[in-house]
Amino acid sequence: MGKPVRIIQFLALLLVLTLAAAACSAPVETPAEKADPAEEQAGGQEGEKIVISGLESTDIEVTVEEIKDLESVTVEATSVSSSGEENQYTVTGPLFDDLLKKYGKSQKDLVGIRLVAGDGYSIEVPPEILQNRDLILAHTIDGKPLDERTKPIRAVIPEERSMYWIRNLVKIEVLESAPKAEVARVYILETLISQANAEDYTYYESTDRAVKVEELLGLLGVDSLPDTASFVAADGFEKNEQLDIFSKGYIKFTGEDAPLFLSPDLPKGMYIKSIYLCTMGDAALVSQERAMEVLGTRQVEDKEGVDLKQLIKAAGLGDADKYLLTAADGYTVEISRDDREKGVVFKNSKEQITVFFEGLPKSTQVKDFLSIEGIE
Ligand SMILES: Nc1nc2c(c(=O)[nH]1)N[C@H]1C(S)=C(S)[C@@H](COP(=O)(O)O)O[C@H]1N2
Ligand SMILES: [Mo]
Repeated sequence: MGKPVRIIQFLALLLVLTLAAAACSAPVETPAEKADPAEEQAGGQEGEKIVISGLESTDIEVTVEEIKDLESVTVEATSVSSSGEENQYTVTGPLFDDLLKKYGKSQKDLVGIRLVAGDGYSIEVPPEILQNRDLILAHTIDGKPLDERTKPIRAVIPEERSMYWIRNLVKIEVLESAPKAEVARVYILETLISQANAEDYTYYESTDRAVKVEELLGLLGVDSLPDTASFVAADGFEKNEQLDIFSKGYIKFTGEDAPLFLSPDLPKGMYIKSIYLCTMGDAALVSQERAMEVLGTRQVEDKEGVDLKQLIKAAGLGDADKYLLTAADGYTVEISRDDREKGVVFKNSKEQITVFFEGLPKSTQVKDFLSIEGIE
């Protein structure tokens, strides 16, 4: 074969490849993406802004142009997924701290912020992270402007879990320090749930059972709850959620990931799997089943369960002279401080969470164990 033939072959191949590439990219190209680049720059992000509340007496509006005008950093940032998988991105944007400086504030001094997205996703960033990490208001990722569902800004906290990497950021709420109440009463989540009306809930391929959080909270019989609920999952994962959001959802108590906080109205990233502990002000809800996993079990006669003293300590209930245990039907038992460690919290043959005290009269056994509180 002579040289000219090869060149023709090469050109033919090139033509085929070019056509193939065009055919592949054609369906994804929407009219909006074809827009003249100049027009895109002017039109695309015009009027886009984020709101910052809680920093000054009135909300502050910062336009995306203002954010872009701040001095940017470009960093190689790693995000960590819930399964531990790491992803690297080149992230460009100003530091939130530099924006705060314009208002005489510093990120390190904030006790908490809540990042809110336009799609209903939101997450609280705790003080430990605010003090140790950069928060970048990213307008460019991997050298490219943000896609439709990520615009106008993606909040990026390098080296932190991707749940903090908020797409479509629309608001940053600066939170006030909430006085941490001492836990006064611990409720057993399973017993509480057994008192509520369960309904079918479809979760992926499975039909499980769930209760409305609002109904559960009503069963606590407390007249005021704080703004925030704090969760600890069985794997040690911790997160705060607004009570307004929590109370509008469900707890799925059978099947995969139970007890699972979820809601058809929330992005899946806001679901909380395998809840071990949920604290709201002076009330703590603990899952007996997850507690057995976290704290380990103890066997008394034929009863295998979690140690009562360990359970209430883990839930944050402090020392008291006496404790009052209450069953779902209103039956109560009073025990002394020293008797705590005689108690084992197990599931009986009727699936009722029960406390049994080793060596104490049978009348101290509490079936459908609902709660325990310290008394004088
Ligand atoms: N606006 C918005 N941002 C979001 C979410 C969301 O649902 N909406 N999910 C978060 C969660 S839970 C994760 S794990 C990551 C997923 O990011 P990725 O799609 O880049 O992996 O985005 C976070 N940012
Ligand atoms: Mo996530």
